[in-house]
Amino acid sequence: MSFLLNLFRSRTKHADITICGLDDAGKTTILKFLETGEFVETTPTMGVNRETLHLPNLQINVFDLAGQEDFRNMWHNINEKSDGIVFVIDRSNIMRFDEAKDVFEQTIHAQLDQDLIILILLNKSDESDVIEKSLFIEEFKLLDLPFKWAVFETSAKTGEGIFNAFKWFVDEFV
Ligand code: G3D
Ligand code: MG
Repeated sequence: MSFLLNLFRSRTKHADITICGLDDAGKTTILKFLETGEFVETTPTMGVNRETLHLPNLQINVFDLAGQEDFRNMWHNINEKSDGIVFVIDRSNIMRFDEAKDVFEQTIHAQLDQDLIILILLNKSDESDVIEKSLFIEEFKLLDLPFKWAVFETSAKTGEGIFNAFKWFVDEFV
């Protein structure tokens, strides 16, 4: 049984979560880690930026937000259907921080539900040259966010931080 489903089963009846972030941030790898408990190689999804995983008491929607000119269809989906958002960032890719920040701000500012829970994953923590968590919090202006949020340092390669991150997340909507 999936790692994440186990965590949810013992605590919640049903939840819809949305995992979003730029392409290549590690969203699918994190999802696979949650399903299997180990690192699984992924292939980039060509032309499609959406995946949905239906589990008995959990639905997970995954969106690649890079290059999305019109976010509105997604916001509808996120706002209406999600109990929480997981935003994944490749903390080793300094070249794409500005893009990630723009997309993060657009994602956050479109939220209507003040009770939304936001889990931010600084992924690829196993890489050697990564942005510091404190600098990230400052750069992405997290202290100004009107939502409940937390940042965890993760690696979908080694599994570092993943359980603790999702445990925090799940516990927030018990
Ligand atoms: P996406 O679903 O957000 O688009 P993927 O991203 O999950 O497809 O991952 C993109 C690439 O990043 C994959 O490598 C994957 O193995 C790698 N990756 C994901 N998470 C981590 C991590 O925590 N650490 C490191 N070092 N790499 C990670 P490839 O080589 O297949 O493109
Ligand atoms: Mg993917």
